[in-house]
Amino acid sequence: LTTRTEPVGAEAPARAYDAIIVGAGFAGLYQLHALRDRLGLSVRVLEAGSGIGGTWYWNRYPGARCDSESYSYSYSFSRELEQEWSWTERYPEPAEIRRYLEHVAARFDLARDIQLETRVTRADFDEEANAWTVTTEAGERFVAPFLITAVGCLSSANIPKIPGLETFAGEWYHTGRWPHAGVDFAGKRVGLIGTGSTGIQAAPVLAAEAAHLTVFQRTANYSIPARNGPITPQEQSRIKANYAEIRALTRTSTNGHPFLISERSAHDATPEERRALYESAWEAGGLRFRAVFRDLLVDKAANDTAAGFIRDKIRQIVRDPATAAALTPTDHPFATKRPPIDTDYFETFNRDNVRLVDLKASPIEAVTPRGVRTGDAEYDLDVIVFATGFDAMTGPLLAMDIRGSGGRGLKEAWAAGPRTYLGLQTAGFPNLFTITGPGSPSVLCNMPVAIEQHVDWITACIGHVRGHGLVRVEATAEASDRWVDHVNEAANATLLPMANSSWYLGANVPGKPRVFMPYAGGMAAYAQICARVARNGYEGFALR
Ligand code: N01
Repeated sequence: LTTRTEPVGAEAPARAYDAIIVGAGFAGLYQLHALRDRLGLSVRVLEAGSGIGGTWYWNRYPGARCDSESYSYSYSFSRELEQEWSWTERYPEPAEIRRYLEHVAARFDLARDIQLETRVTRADFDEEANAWTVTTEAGERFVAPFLITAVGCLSSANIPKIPGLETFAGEWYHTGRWPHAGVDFAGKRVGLIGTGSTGIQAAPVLAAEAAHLTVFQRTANYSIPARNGPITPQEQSRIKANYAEIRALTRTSTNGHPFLISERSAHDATPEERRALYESAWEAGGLRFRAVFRDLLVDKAANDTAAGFIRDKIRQIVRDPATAAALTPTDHPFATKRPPIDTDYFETFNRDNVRLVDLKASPIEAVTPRGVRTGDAEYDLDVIVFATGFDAMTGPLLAMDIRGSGGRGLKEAWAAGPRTYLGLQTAGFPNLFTITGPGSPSVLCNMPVAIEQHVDWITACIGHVRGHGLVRVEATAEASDRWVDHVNEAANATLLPMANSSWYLGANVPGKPRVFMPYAGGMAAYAQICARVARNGYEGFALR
């Protein structure tokens, strides 16, 4: 792997490639392999971190695990890779996923085209040359006809602007920027702010390590037990023998997971049957709970049956009735915010060294030198952990000053929320592709499945453009307008927009336009639309 050595002056000549990829996580690595080894292009990957892995490079907080099942959270493009890699647990830890990606990088000889410690700050499209000039923080410049962002959907840390944070005498961390050396919590009083997927994974581990844990909760969350465990040799053999079926299933499913959503309505089951089915999904653990009935995400009354089941579980698990009541979600339907899965989250509140602070009852007013002050109390802390999520989907893209035709900025084009065609391109930004961009299934899907579909599509599109002696591909404004309407329709056909504090809507970042960003029409249906667009000569794109 190459790392930047000296800052380079802006006067240094730009280095030319066929394509520049920003990011060396799951998406960037596969995009490099596809463009270089299938199309024979010269490619440079620019990566801000000092290692590859993207999400799994940055998110090393205690309790971090992937919520997708390991064997399905992997690349499907190489049969050999599938067979030679063995996952050790149902839900892998970041270190195991990094080892996997490092294995992939070594196996496909990717490292030589990846430049680490290189943060892209700007990209400008040149109308004459039909090429992008990409500028890095150090002032290095790269030029290429094609620019592909592989920056992830959840990579811009959202650190709330709480007054007084700079006065805090202790240490504070955001889970998405976790120190590689780890944090020693022994003997410390820890405050955890945030109870999304991350906070819910971290709380039990923090409680076990620290002297005392205070969990600051703004929105109570539904969570399902993950039921993590080792993958036995028998399971390992079964997985490896059945990879073809597993992949076929992930590609036909709504969410890219290796299971289908039931075809049965919650209304077609008796209360006893429903309870038995929910109970068995609760025992099996993980995101499959969402798939028990077909109408959980489209019919509020159906959803109420699942939500009610989980609320009962919370009341059964948490001994203190006031704490149980505060932990019980009531303001949004189940799974309309990304459902967390956990290992002993609710049980953690039965520990003597754990306290829940309900911010709905009394919000945080300030961080003081001693800790966190809410409307009615001050909590003394040695460490604050922000599990406050991300400026999702658009954050990492808008953090780069991307300027398309006529010097128009992406920030301007997306001022009222992201507008894309298929989540792949934005009108006015020729030859720029956004892997798992807003308007694509992305975060509603098992990410590697969404990523591979996008990379394959982008690679074929670039191959088509070059193969036909063309130089430019650009989403038309009309196609983009139609797609934005369709993305809204798809979201409105579900209960998802009912969670009005969800990051899907941008609601977690003050001032961010409220637009439902991912495409909720399902991964399989989406892939078919993309395939049809390509088959029809890239309809909705202007090629020249
Ligand atoms: O972030 P979140 P996350 N004061 O935005 C609260 C993926 N993921 O990092 O709900 C007080 O979901 C906020 O409260 P509210 C997964 O897709 C995957 O947990 O806005 N609290 C909420 O409780 C997930 O959905 C894995 O009212 C504040 C929490 O912080 C996504 O990442 C693991 C606050 C933020 O929850 C993001 O999850 C973990 C404030 N000012 C995450 N601001 C896998 O295993 C925010 N909050 C693959």
